[in-house]
Amino acid sequence: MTIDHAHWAEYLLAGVDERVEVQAITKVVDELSIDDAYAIQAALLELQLARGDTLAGAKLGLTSAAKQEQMGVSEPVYGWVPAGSVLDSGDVVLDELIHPRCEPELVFLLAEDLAGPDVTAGDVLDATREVVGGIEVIDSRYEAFSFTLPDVIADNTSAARVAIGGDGVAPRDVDLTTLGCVFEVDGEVTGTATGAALLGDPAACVAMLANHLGRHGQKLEAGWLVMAGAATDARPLTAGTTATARYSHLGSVTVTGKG
Ligand code: 0L1
Ligand code: MG
Repeated sequence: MTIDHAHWAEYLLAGVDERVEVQAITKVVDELSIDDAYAIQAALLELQLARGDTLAGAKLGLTSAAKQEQMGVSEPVYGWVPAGSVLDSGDVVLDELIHPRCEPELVFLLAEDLAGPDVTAGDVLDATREVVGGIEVIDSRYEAFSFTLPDVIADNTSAARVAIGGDGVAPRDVDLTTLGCVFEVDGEVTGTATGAALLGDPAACVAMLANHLGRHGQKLEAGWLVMAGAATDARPLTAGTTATARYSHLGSVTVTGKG
C-alpha cells in the first residue's frame, strides 16, 4: 500500500493547529513502515519550515528504560526541534497545546557538524561546545497519548516545546554518565536518574542520532541543540503546575503551565 506522506503530515499539523487529538495513523492505514514514518516526519518539518520556522536542532526520544516502559515502545526515536518550539522563558502557554507532559533532558550545544556514519561518543564530545540541562514539553497529537513506534516517529516524536538552562559545562569537564538529575513536579520528586540511564551514555545517544541522519544523507549541524532523551518518565503539565529539573553541575530548569 502506498502511503501519502504529504497527506499524513497535513493531518498531524491540523492536530497541532486546532489543538485536537487525532487518531493514530496506524488505526487508519493497514501498515506504516519506519521508513514511511520518517518520510511523514520530514514532510511535517517541511510544512513548518514553509511557514517561516527554522531548524534549531534535533532530538532523541525513548532512550531510557523509564520512557520506553512508560510508552510501551522499545526503541529510540529521532526527531526535529523547530526554533519556534524553543521557549524564551519557563512559561508554557497551555492553550497552544493538547495534553502536554514535561520531562528532563540533557541538551548538547554543538560547535561543529557531526556527520555519520561511524560517529562515536568521543566525536560527540569533541564537537560539543557545552552540555546544558533542559525540560522538554512533549504533546503527542494522538488520542490519549497512545501510539505505536511508527506513529510517534511520524508525529515528530511528540516534540512541542523545550526550555533550555543557562548553566552549561564543557562536555569533557564532567562525567556525563554520572551527572545527576532530580525531577520535581509541584515540589514532589517524581524521578531521579543519572546520565547513564540514557542507553549507558548520553553522548553515545547523540552519536546514534548522527549515524541515523547519516543514513539519510543528513547531519547534525554546528550551532544546533540536540536533546539526548529523557531519563525519567514524563509528567502531565497542567495549569499552575511547576516542574523543575535539578542537575548536578548544570543548575536547575523550571517550567510552569500557564492556562
Ligand atoms: O522526547 C521523547 O522522549 C518523546 C518520545 C516519544 C514518546 C512520547 O511521546 O513520550
Ligand atoms: Mg524528550
